[in-house]
Amino acid sequence: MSTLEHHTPGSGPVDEHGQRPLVSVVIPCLNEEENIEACVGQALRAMSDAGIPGEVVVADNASTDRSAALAAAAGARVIHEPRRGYGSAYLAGFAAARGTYIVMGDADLTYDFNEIPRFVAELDKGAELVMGDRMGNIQPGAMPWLHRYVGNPVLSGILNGFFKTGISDAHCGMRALRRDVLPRLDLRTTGMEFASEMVIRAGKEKLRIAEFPIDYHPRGGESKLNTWRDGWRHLRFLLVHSPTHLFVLPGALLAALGLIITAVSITGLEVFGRRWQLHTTVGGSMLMIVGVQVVALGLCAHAYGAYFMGEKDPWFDRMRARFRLEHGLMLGMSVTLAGLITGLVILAMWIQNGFGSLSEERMAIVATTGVTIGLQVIFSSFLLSILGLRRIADTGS
Ligand SMILES: Nc1nc2c(ncn2[C@@H]2O[C@H](COP(=O)(O)OP(=O)(O)O)[C@@H](O)[C@H]2O)c(=O)[nH]1
Ligand SMILES: [Mg+2]
Repeated sequence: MSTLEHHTPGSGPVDEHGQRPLVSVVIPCLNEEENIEACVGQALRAMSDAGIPGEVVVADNASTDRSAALAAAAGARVIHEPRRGYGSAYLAGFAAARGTYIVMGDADLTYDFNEIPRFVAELDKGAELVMGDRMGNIQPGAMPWLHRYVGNPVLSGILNGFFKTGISDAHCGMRALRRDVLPRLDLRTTGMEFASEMVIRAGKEKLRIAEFPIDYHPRGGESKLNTWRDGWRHLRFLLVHSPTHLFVLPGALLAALGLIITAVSITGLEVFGRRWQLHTTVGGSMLMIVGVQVVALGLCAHAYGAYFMGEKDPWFDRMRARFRLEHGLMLGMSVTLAGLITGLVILAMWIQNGFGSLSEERMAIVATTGVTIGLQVIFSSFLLSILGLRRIADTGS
């Protein structure tokens, strides 16, 4: 059975001939006059050879060269997106696409559009997102050393560590997806981090993801990628979308370390062959205060994601089911009280020695740290509760 026969038509708006293409190949384009004709031609040929009803949409990102005219002449539908950026270009291209499936690829001849039928076949088999994987088949000169051995593996590693997507090449620009999953993906980013955003959102939405190896060829024309600016945009995106890794884990680690250091220094335990004194207590106290504050920020960031961004967050849901505002307040008050009592003990000692000179610095640090952390917990609990008000107002629960 040919691809043509067993496909139900796309659900999008029809074209000028009353047809709905099965596949829209969307190509973002910024000044690619050396390559764009060949890309469009290759994509159209690959689809007609395989009997796949398709269109090519070129999202021209205000190119200042002849890219747009050349793309149209080669048979693409050209749409114009003046807002610069890889993500902006794709968002405009997706909005214009009419096919049931969307195949994505750069306008630089690095990807072989003859792979389109393989991507379509995976979607036919039930995948909702299909990723190319370039890492085993990078042709000489196609990818700079820094991207091949540092940028891509490190960023893909962090992405998989944070979001557990299990995708080998998270920045591969050749991919395919069902157009009807776009509302679930709810993509927003405008720059190169769009590539990461799609993968992360697909992971969070538990889309069925397939991947297979593809070749990566040297680029024609000039690269639009800026190693440090775009690398940082990816990393920043990963961090701000994972409050657990940005705040909760580092904060908990700092607080735990601070607690151990403080405990060792005030009990006078011998560690590494010596006793640790006042300065160590000051350091431990600082770590505890910062750690607790960072964990609180992380909880608020989780609440923001869950309540305001509509993100699925099973961990935060479990926390929410278990702990209420009153739990936070009780904890905060207990810690504050413990600090105050320690302070009162010092006061009592001072009174006892007739208001003479006092040298209870370590206990004073413990007292102030307790009060500080206790108050932080109380006020952070209120803030968390405020963030949740919207949900209560929305659902009446
Ligand atoms: N970086 C970048 N690429 C854009 C933009 N608008 C469209 N593109 C296209 O997005 C694709 C990816 O860019 P490219 O330079 O190939 O980056 P790389 O594949 O990550 O090395 C190319 O087809 C560009 O022409 C933009 O504003 N910035
Ligand atoms: Mg490219």
